[in-house]
Parts: sequence; structure tokens; C-alpha cells
Amino acid sequence: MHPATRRTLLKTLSGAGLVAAAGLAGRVAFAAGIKPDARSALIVVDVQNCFVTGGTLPVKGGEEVVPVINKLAAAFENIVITQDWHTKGHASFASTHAGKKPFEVKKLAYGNQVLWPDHCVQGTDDAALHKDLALPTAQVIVRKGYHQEVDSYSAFTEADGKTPTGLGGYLKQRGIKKVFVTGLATDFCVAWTAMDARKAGLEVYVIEDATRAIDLNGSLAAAWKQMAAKGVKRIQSTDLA
Ligand code: VGL
Ligand code: ZN
Repeated sequence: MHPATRRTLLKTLSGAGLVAAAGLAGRVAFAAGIKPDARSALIVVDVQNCFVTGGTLPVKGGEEVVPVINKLAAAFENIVITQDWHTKGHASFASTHAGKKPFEVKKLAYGNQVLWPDHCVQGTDDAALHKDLALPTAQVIVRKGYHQEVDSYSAFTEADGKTPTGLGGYLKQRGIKKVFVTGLATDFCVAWTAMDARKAGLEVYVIEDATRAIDLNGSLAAAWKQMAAKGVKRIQSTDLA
């Protein structure tokens, strides 16, 4: 082989090798980056009877997240569960407001509120966690939406934008840096929880196939867009496998 040809060939080969190595390193780094560690928590949002088939505010396919979440749980040392936990006659219920129907919007003291069917009333079977949700290692259950006049999609801060639930302080005291959000519904409680987790300075992933959406007037696409703008990362449960 002519020396010049050999030089070219070697360059080409090492060049290809470098590219291949970089590709592999990139993949490994990505996988390592999203691997849950001791400072990570799985947040399981509102997997309650109210939000699955047969409930008072059913999310299409809501029950399908249960086996996905049960499987994910094995990878987490820290698990937080949330429950939507409304009073009777809660301000977010259409039935509370004369002449209002579910899914209409009403301006309340803190801003526009979507009005829902009566759902997740404290202590009812409708508000209980789904019976097949198997999370024996979960350490805390955060209830939200219990102030009569204020809703709380977010598990961190109520809809008035200022009243904390305590979850932010809990995670901070426990040294949690990274959260993986799952549950119901993608475009309401999951999205608001994920965005508030960013506000709390956490690294945030939403595991898409461990969520299901209500999708009211394009709310699902809007939620993904808003989450992306706030640095929430959208992943699949297989990314953690
Ligand atoms: C939710 C509507 C009303 C949710 C809660 O869990 O996403 N959505 N209350
Ligand atoms: Zn609610």
C-alpha cells in the first residue's frame, strides 16, 4: 500500500472510531443521567378512584398507569404519593356555583378556575388510592385541594400561587434533587406539579407512559409545551430500564 493511501485510511478509521466512541459515551452518559439515585424521588400524582374508569372525573385509560408505576417503584428509594382531597362543596366543583356546568371556567379570587364534577371528596371511596397501586415503600402521602376556596393541581403550591403544601420543604430536608413525576392527569396535576418542582430548583422528569391526560380544549399539547419551556424533561418508563 502506498504510504499516503495508508495514512488516509488510518485517519478515516480513527475518525470513525472517535465518532463511534463519542456516540457510545453520549448514550451511556444519558442513561446514567436519568438513573434514579438516593437523591431521587418518584412522585405518584392522584392515582385515585375518582380519576379512573368508574370514578367521578374519569381520565381516559387512567387505570393503565397503575402497572407501569408499580414496576417503576422498584427503582426508587424515595416515593411520594399525592391525593386530590377536596371538601364537600369545594370551589372547584361546578355544583358549587349557581348556573355553572362541569368544564366551564369561572373567575375566582386567584384567577380562572376550570369547574369540575364533584370529585375526590375527603374520606370517600372515590378519593381512595386505586386498589391495585402497590407502593408499600412510599414514605409520604401529600393531600392537596383541601382548602374550601382554593384548588391545588400542584402538589407543591395551591392555585393561589402562594400557599405551600409542605412538599417542597419535605423534599429539601430529605436532600432530594431529582424527581420523576407520574400519575393523573398529565395536563393538570402532573404538569403543575412538575413545573412547581422546577421552581423548587429540582431536576424534573415526567414519565409520559406513566401518565394519562384529560385533554380539555388542547390542554395536553399546551401542557407539554409549557413544561418543556420550564426545563421539564419528557421521558418514557423504558428510559429507566
Ligand atoms: C385533577 C382536575 C381536578 C388532576 C384534579 O389530578 O389532574 N384534575 N382535580
Ligand atoms: Zn380536584
